[in-house]
Amino acid sequence: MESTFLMIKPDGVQRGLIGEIVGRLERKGLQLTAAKFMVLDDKLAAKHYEEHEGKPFYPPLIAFITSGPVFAMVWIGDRAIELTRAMIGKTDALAAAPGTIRSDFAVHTNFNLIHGSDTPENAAREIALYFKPEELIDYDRSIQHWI
Ligand code: RTP
Ligand code: MG
Repeated sequence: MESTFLMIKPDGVQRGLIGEIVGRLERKGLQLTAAKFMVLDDKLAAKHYEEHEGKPFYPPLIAFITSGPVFAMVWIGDRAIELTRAMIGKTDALAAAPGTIRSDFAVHTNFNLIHGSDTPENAAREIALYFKPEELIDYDRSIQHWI
């Protein structure tokens, strides 16, 4: 089992897509471990996107991600990082494969609805950035025996 950090961005919240996105993750067979509805401050946003500091799209990215509430989550599942990245689709909605979240609901690279960790190292780093260890809930679901 692998854990990953996913976050519905301010555009996803504003467009009323929390339920649609969470529903897709649940139906796929992933299990929710933690969730938090929150507004990122500049400090947390800078830590989250530190790998992109200095790039031309960094200032608007920070402005966007702090512009309204986000829905931060941890999900577990077999190969959860790769699996959720595949479900999310490529960064540019135009390049994202049909059936992915970004292809189905997004238009622009800058408003692409959801963030997903891209490596186990980043997943661990991002989970620790947003959640205390005691906020990660370990519980049994029958799904664990069937998927
Ligand atoms: P994310 O981190 O948000 O899940 O997105 P990602 O892995 O698909 O893309 P990443 O390369 O990490 O970029 C982070 C966010 O920055 C914006 N971006 N704009 N060339 C550009 O204009 C450009 N490249 C990236 C996107 O909003 C992307 O989600
Ligand atoms: Mg990324």
